[in-house]
Amino acid sequence: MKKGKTSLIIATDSPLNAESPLSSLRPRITPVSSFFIRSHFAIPRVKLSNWRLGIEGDVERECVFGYADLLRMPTRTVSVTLECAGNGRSGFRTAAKDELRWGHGAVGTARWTGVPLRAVLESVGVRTGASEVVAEGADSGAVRGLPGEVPYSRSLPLEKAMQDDTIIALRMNGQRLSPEHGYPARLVVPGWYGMASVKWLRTIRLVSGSPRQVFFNTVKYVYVETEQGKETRTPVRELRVNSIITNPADGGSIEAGRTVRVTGRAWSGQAAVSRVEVDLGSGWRNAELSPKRVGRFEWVEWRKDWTPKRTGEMTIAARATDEKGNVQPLEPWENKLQYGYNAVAKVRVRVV
Ligand SMILES: Nc1nc2c(c(=O)[nH]1)N[C@H]1C(S)=C(S)[C@@H](COP(=O)(O)O)O[C@H]1N2
Ligand SMILES: [Mo]
Repeated sequence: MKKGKTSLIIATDSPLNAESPLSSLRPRITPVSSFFIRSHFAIPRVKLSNWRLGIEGDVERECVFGYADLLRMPTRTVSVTLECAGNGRSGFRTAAKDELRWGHGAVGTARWTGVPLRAVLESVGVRTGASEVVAEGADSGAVRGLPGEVPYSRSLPLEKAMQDDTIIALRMNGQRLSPEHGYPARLVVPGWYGMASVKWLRTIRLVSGSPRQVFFNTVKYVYVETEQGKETRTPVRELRVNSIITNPADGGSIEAGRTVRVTGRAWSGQAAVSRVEVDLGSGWRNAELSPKRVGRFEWVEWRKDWTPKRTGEMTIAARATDEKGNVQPLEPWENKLQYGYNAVAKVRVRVV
């Protein structure tokens, strides 16, 4: 990352993990310099001249694509909100072992340009019976409890891989991907938590049935719940309905008798956001959504003008609802590894 050009809050230096201050998430499109970074291992330095993308497994013709091959294919640009499944984890009362305690800024929206994954898969021919696409990145490292170097890899059901908007992205906000965000090529899987959008893409393997041991599928990024001694494990997939407050800032001061515009963003991977309510001290009130129509996988902006009357410390809150009726809960939904935090958004402010 270029020093001095970023407004990110560093969570860990190596590997590099950093989140956005919520005030930097006011624009519809998040600039690359303030877009959160989530990496499990050191960022691989990939040279374009020897970069190859191998397509293997249950395909008619195993094939190797160079960067120039991808550039020759038709591209598509999609605005997609990416959120880390661990976003908001600091909102849980207890800390899960070995997991990043993100605030609420491991989310952002970019315009991603690339080649639909389907076009690549169709060009090599998917064999009947193939059901999962295992994407592997060029990064790897040690993982507790496993021998040797473990690559970052993750499988995606073929159906999701074949959707029009699932792309092998080469550009982010019109520029070539930066090293932190997956240069030279990454997956962008709209509507799913970030772990599916594999960076520094190196191989794509088609498999039938349940994929082979893939660490980031089976050990991490699963909702682990224990009820009456019985453990259930569900894969982490779609973004749960969620929101952030981008103004005022947490811990900020505002003046009594003066109107402030309370703003934020809301998203859901399951359906379009249909409503955002805010509680400014007198119960839930509808906020205005603007613009009303945005891309299917892009967050919406919401706002509500507020003229606080009484002075003192207070908490303001926001909660979003989507068209399927999913609503942010008042309390976080507990699961062992603390993924998918989506309790109502809150900031503390002092009215002076
Ligand atoms: N190869 C690789 N891809 C990866 C990761 C990684 O560590 N290695 N992290 C994933 C996770 S958990 C998230 S949230 C997103 C973050 O993308 P960003 O760093 O561009 O914001 O990348 C995903 N893709
Ligand atoms: Mo993530």
